Amino acid sequence: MSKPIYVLSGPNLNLLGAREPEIYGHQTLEDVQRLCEARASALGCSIVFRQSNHEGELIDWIQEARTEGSALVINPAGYGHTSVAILDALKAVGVPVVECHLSNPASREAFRHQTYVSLAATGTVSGFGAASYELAIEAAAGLVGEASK
Ligand code: CA2
Repeated sequence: MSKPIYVLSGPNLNLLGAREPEIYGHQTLEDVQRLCEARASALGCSIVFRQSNHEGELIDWIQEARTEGSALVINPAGYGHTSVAILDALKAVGVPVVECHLSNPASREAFRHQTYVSLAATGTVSGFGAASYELAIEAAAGLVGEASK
């Protein structure tokens, strides 16, 4: 059995579905998790799905993915725009990293146009709501398949 793809979500994403549905959609994080599990299972892989409001906890999980995961999908939320510490952890993770966002940060305020995470990610999926997570898992599974050839 191959190692799971870690799917990590950053701060405030636990509020998904409860506020700002015009930006982030009506689905809750539990709905997103169910979609991710279904997509992973269709691709023949498994996921570890976690959310935290705490930078250090996200970093602990990124470090865990180094030994326990096959790839990492991360929606860093606000930390993507601020956290050099998360970038440093991602640079050391040693497995493929795919960044994802529900909204399209490039079409929003200027401070959202860049993320530190992008510097460590193979690619980014943005703007498709919950489907961004599913597409990111698909991309990550593809990168794992490529690496094992
Ligand atoms: O579009 C995304 O997924 C973001 O990562 C979401 C972050 C934002 O800072 C990024 O620029 C783009 C914000 C997450 C906040 O999530 C909420 C969800 C529901 C209600 C309030 C906040």
